[in-house]
Formats: sequence, C-alpha cells, structure tokens
Amino acid sequence: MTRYEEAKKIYAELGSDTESAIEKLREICISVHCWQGDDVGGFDSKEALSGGIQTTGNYPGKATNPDQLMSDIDKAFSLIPGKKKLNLHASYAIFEDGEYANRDALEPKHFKKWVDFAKERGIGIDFNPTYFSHPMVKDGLTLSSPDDNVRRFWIDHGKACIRIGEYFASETGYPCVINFWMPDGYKDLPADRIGPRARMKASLDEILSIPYDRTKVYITLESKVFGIGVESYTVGSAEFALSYSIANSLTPLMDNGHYHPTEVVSDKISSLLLFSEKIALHVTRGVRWDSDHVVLFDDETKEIAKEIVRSDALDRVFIATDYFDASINRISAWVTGVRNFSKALLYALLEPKNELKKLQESADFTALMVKMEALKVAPFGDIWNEFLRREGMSDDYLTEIKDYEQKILEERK
Ligand code: RNT
Ligand code: ZN
Repeated sequence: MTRYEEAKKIYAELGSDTESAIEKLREICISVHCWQGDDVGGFDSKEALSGGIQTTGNYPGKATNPDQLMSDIDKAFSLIPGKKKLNLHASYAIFEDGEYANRDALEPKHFKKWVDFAKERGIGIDFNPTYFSHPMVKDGLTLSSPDDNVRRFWIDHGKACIRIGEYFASETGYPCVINFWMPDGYKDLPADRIGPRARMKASLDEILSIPYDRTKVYITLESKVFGIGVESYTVGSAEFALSYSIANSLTPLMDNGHYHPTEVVSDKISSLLLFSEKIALHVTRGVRWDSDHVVLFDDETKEIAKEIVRSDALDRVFIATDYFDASINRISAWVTGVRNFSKALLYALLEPKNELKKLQESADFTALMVKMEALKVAPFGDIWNEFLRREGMSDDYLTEIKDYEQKILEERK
C-alpha cells in the first residue's frame, strides 16, 4: 500500500473522503497577486511605495521591468498547483516606447501585453486601481480629499480601471474582480470624521455611475483599520466599506491583516455570506501589524479556509493573496504563500463537516472536541503530496527556485 492509500483509509475512518477533497481542490481558483515580484513597485512611476504599506528587505533579483516580472510569474505559476488567475494593479501598465498616460487616463491598450500574457496561458485577470505611490495622493488622501482636483483625478482613475477590467473580462473570457482600496486616513485624531467619509462615498458613487457589465466585472471594496502613518483614522473603515458594498450591491473584501489584532476574518465570513451573494478575501499574514508576511499553514489560515468550505461557499468567495516579502527569494515567497492557502483548503475539505455539525447540534461538545483534535494528527501530508503528484508537482520547489535564482535572478544586478 502506498502512503496515500494508507492515509486515505485513515481519513475514511474519520469520515472523510480524500478523493473528493482532492478533486474539489483542483477546481478552486486562487488569484495570485503580481506585486510580490517587485515589492509593490509597478512600472508607471518612480515614486516610493506609499499608502502606509511597506516592504522590507533587499533580496537580490527583484523584477524591474515587465519582461522580468512575467518571467518570474511564469516560474512561480509553474510551481503553484491548481487553478490560478493573475491579479494586477493599475501601476503595472506597460507603455510602448515614449508613450505615457497618467492614472486618470489609463486605457485598455496599456494592458494589452498583460492580456496577451494571460491569453497565452489560458488564465483570467483581476484588477486593482492604484490609489497610492503617486504625487496626486495629497496629504494622504485620494477619493476623500477636500481638493476637487485631487478627487476628480482619482474618480477618473476609478472609472478608467472599470473600463480596463471589462476589457480583461471580454478578452480572457473570465470575469474580472476589480478591487478598490484607498489608503485615505489621518495619523492623528481628526476633527471631522464624517466629512472625508461623505466625500469618499460621493466619489465612489460617481465612479460607479458609469455603466458596466455586472456579469463580467465584480467590484469589491476593501476596508482597513489603520496603516503606518494612518494610525488614528481610516476613511475606508470596516463599517464604511461593508455598508457601502451592501448598499450598492458591490462585493465586500476582507483582508485578514486589516482588523484589530484579536479580531479574526474566519469569524466574519459566515455573516457576510448571509448578506452578500459574493464576498472576496485578501489572504495575508500580519505579524503584530498589517505586515503582509508570506502566508503560512497556520491556524487562522486553516480556519479561514474551513469557513469557506463549511459554508459551502467555494463558488461565492473570490480568493486572492496579498503579501510582499522582499527579504527572501521572491518567487519562493509567492509559491510558499499560495501553496499554503491551497493546503489550508485541502485541510478544510478533509473535515467530515456534516458529522461535526451534527455533534454541535446535538450539543455533544465532548465528542466534537475529541474528533476535531483527532483530525489534526491525521496524515495530512500524504494527501497533500498526492494532490501535488496529480498536478505534476512535488513537495520540493526549492531546488528549482535556487536554480532559477542562480541562472536568472543573480544575473540581474
Ligand atoms: C493594503 C491593502 C491592499 C494592498 C494591495 C497592494 O493594506 O491590503 O490590498 O496590499 O492593493
Ligand atoms: Zn489587501
């Protein structure tokens, strides 16, 4: 008997069907963020990263142009099992020689190369307007700025991004998730909290007044509790983003780094699913703050995946990754983080959820605890390795990454 066959038996005794778990996992799509490859740099300006987010580290071999980033994405994707989408930011526009468009004037043609890239690989593209790292972010504000010109600029950026997202959907044949996250906020206690939020609301209303095809484009709104330099107040707080999303039939997006440290996104998923047809996630790992560390196979990551599976919501949750580590090999960071969320999904799919639910309903909390603990020591690694094998991959991706590092990354100096 192979290790997989033995493990399959052990899981069967626990009430889980490993075959169906693996098959389901193979169909789940994860939207992989492009920005791990170049420390959220983008190609459209030389501005330092702003908006209260930060990469630290200076590992050699960062992608500095579209060709390098595409090559690194290919390398990472070749080592990530399962279905994938590419998640782009507007700052990754690719201009042909001499051409340039500011963010308020971006057009689909500035993303043609990305569309070609996606089509060649048979994948879809998700999109994000870039409301940071730009001189038009004035006093830390974009859509909530009291300055009409600043607001106008960023409203036009939002509209441009919706058109580009529609273009992605039409060209690739896959719906495009367009995520709005604005860093707007104040370092210290504001005198007026409602004013900026009212302006943000009006700006979003104006952006969303342009017609778009809701079957092709899903607009998500991401909240945040605080950022570096924006400690006291964020305009797009959880209550703002969630209320706006529900009131306007948008899709709320939760990033698990964006809450007070003892709050967990895993507990929020089920509530949102009762009020919104779709929800979206940014899967990340915050260490003491929204530090965007590489996702690990840790308890909260597992718990998030379990909540999606337990709620039968695999087709209602847009899963995207969002982390950026510049202190280790960036491709390894990409692969490790995305693989870990896949792992968490497989782990969740291996739960005998109906049986556990019954124990909860019959208030047999003793048996519930014992069974849940037994699952933790089941031979999960053998099931994961079988999934990798069926995807034509193995547990060892480090050798290939080291090889790529030597041959490609180290030449980039
Ligand atoms: C920032 C948000 C946002 C960004 C990306 C680059 O705190 O999480 O999603 O990380 O858009
Ligand atoms: Zn995020």
